[in-house]
Amino acid sequence: MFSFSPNEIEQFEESGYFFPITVLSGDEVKVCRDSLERFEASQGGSLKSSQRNKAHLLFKWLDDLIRDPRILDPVEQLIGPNILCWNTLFWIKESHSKSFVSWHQDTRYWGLSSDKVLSVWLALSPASVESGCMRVMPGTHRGEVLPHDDRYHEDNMLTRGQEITRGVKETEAVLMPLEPGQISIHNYRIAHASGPNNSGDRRIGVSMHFMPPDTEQIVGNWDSAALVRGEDRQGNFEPTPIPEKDFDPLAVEFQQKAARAMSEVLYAGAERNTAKL
Ligand SMILES: O=C(O)CCC(=O)C(=O)O
Repeated sequence: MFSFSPNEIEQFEESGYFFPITVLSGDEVKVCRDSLERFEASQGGSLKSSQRNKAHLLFKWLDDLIRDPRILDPVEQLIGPNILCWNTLFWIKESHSKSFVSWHQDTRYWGLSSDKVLSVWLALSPASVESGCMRVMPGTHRGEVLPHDDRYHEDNMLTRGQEITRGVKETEAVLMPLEPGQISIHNYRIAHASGPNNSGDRRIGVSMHFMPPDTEQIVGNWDSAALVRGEDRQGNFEPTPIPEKDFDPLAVEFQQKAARAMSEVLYAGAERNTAKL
């Protein structure tokens, strides 16, 4: 079982990130990647934007992963024994693509009340400096939410191309390269970004967003989450169904409703909604 040292927990609280932790073997990563890419081949192209969010409702192996002790043990040590998974989200940059993620803080857009929400980012292919791994601004999760501007750049993977306009010092950024099967963890308040993929392989990551059950959705009227450990005494989120197989029809129907509700939250107050749902 993975265990943080007291020092590492203190460091996480101060800096807002931790990496790497190896959670999957090479064989296990291959099973996940093959399943994703078999599905993409069957639909004739990469995941569509409507399939990126709440993806554990589409892929059974991803629902298994959000319940995997190798992921939940470190999460529990950071946010406590009762854990909801709010979302799972694919981040795929094709080889030699200009796709990038501008500096942003997720707390500004997700409509969640808690300061304790964590993103666990799992690499399913090499996330190197060359392929555009994530980088973070240590400590920014502890300050005010920084000003953002919606820029809608066509290569920006964020919904509205939101970008922090002040308060990021690129020279102080920390790169978080990961090997396939490794995770990084960051507090969703931290400023983070990533560059283009200049490598010959796809950069495939999937993030899993965990939170304590006393979190509330304060922008949308309805939201959902999976109870993955402990108990939920508050019941602030509708429980997501557990798929029995990939593309289980009931779970797919729920995913479509949940992804639409999430999109409304992410675009709340935006000048333009460019979602393709
Ligand atoms: O995958 C990336 O490059 C960015 C991911 C990200 O913004 C996130 O996990 O919150």
